[in-house]
Amino acid sequence: MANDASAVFDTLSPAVSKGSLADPFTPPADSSLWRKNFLLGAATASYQIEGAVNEDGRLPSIWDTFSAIPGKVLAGDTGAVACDHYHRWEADVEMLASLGLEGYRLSIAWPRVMDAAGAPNRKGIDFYKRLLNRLKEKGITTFVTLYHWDLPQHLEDRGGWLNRDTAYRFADYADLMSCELAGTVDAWATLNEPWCSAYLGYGNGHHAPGLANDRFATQAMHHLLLAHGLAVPVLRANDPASQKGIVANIGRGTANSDSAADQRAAHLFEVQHNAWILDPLLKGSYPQDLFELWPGTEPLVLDGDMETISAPLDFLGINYYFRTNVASDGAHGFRDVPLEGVERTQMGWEVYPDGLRDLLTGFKETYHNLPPIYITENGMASDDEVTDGRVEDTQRISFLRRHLAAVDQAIKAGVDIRGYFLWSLMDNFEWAFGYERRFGVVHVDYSTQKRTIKRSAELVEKFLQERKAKA
Ligand code: IFM
Repeated sequence: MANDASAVFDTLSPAVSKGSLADPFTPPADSSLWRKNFLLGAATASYQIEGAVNEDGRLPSIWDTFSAIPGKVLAGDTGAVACDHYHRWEADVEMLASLGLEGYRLSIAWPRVMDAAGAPNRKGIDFYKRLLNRLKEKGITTFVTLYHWDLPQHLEDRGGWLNRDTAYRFADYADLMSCELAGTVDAWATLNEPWCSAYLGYGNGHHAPGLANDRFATQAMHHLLLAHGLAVPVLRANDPASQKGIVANIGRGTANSDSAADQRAAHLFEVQHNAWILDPLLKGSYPQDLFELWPGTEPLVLDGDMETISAPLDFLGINYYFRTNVASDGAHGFRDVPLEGVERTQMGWEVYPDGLRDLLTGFKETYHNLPPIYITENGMASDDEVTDGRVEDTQRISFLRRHLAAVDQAIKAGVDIRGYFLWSLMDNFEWAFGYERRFGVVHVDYSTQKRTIKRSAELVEKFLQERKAKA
């Protein structure tokens, strides 16, 4: 199927800004999104929104340490204050509910809820109890991620994800959280995007803790996946009614030419981005092609680890943002060949909705035990400004509409997709890019903490109201 992304955006943008199109977002009548049990929500993560890094006994995380190092984060930004959500959570929940969003995906800050000896930190735990109870009172479906990258610094000081023991400490943390929060969580995700934790954190140093070694990356990945596998039975025992899963970011790689070498490069790109995580989870083994790309980097795997990692899941969370066009690097790997004249976001990422559909339908072919899927993140950054109290985020409206159409196409091709979370509820700390990149459907003025609902959020709300009225 052809990618008509830029053409559609060009057609829509002038009309949207003049307000002359009735509704540039609402899906067509035959879209699966009209099914009332297709969950539509928004997502955030603890370090990106909470702030309050020194309050109520929270310990330092690897991101506090990393962002304090000059040059690691754009403009020297840190998550010290972020969206001040730790203090403004009640208003934020009101805002979420007022938008009619049916689901909220949040993460727990591990260093907020446990001390260095593994004992509970009551004040931190109570914060999440209050938050989750309020969400449930509002009738919002809760997806809770245990690890969205804010590893306690004291664990990093003992080797972090390079130390097998961290996986066992994670299982202890999952045990504590699921005992404390059972009944308020509809779905637990163990990890968010282990690719980013392992590769960006230990393989190329772009993220905390900032190490750069391929062998570190594969070992960190193994311990992350082991942590996931150890946590799942603990979550099942403590909170049987909830769903258990994991969230993976996936990347589309396309070949720059028809040559066998470039086709192979695109395959290796997807092995490195997708199969590296999905094969161990769904097939119980690492893809051997990964070690063609990175010779000699096989992780140390102990007996029984792969069985632990590949235990059945209730759902798989998928985060999708863009595609990468690649060519052979002339040796074992691939190199990026950015395409000219394609639509891009503030991140420089290509807008390529077809990639989401193609990956999802491909996974259905590859993995016969593919669990039900939630799109746990999708969205884009744009340089949004408030003008006369309004934010007209035209490109985002078009982006979301086209990606939701891709989800609908995948559903119609037989993929079991049960919901979609916008990334993100509000602008926030975008890791190494600090506060410059705005992913929210709600604008945040960081000097006043004022929230302004963007046009995209208004249109999502309108759609949800219409869908409710029809039900
Ligand atoms: O902001 C991040 C999020 O924390 C993880 N997934 C990708 C988003 C955009 O980069």
